[in-house]
Amino acid sequence: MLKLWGRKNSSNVKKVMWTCAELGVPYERIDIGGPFGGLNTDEYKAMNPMQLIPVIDDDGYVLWESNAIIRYLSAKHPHDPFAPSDVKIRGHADRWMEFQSTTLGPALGPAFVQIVRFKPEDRDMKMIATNIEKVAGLWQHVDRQLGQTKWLAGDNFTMGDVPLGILIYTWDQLKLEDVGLAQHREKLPNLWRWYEQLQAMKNYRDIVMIGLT
Ligand SMILES: N[C@@H](CCC(=O)N[C@@H](CS)C(=O)NCC(=O)O)C(=O)O
Repeated sequence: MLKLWGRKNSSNVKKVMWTCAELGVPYERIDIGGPFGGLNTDEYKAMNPMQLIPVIDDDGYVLWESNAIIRYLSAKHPHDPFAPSDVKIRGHADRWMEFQSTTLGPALGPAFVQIVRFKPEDRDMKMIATNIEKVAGLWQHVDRQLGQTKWLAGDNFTMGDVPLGILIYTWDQLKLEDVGLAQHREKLPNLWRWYEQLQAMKNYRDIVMIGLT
């Protein structure tokens, strides 16, 4: 059976759990990272030298980087429309996955960590304000897409909705009011309609909507 290393409240581990649920792939998950620790053992470093979660082991095939894992599982267990067989639709799905990992995720990540895990006196408020403002602007691009299509890659829910689908929950739940930045969480109409579509999905409620760390 597929093995997945990572605590279940990590956004990147949620990506893999959600993908497995959509594709009907059974897995065994091992708690590691965060309060569980365990990322700096030689055994773990041999699997993932970055010492991060998630990692999968599929019958001896080891893979890290969450979006690569989504793509691997989607290719191994073809399931249209989640893993689109049409290359143009797949390209659109890939584009929004890249946008999460290269653009919106790196802007949200450092601010998220400080708002959720740092004491107020230890926070770098300038960085937080700059990054939150940037993220708010990036969501407008997503909103524009969703003004044209029901889901990010077109008419159907696909793997392209997974990475940003997790971050919209983070964005909704993040206590921006605690850092005086709540005005940046504008409930963009298309974006929030998409978020409601996601919340109507059982896998989303069970796997993604379980709180932030
Ligand atoms: N680009 C990597 C990022 C992985 C990453 O940053 N994982 C975080 C959790 S979301 C982590 O391992 N943090 C250390 C920890 O949880 O102890 C991916 O997408 O898999």
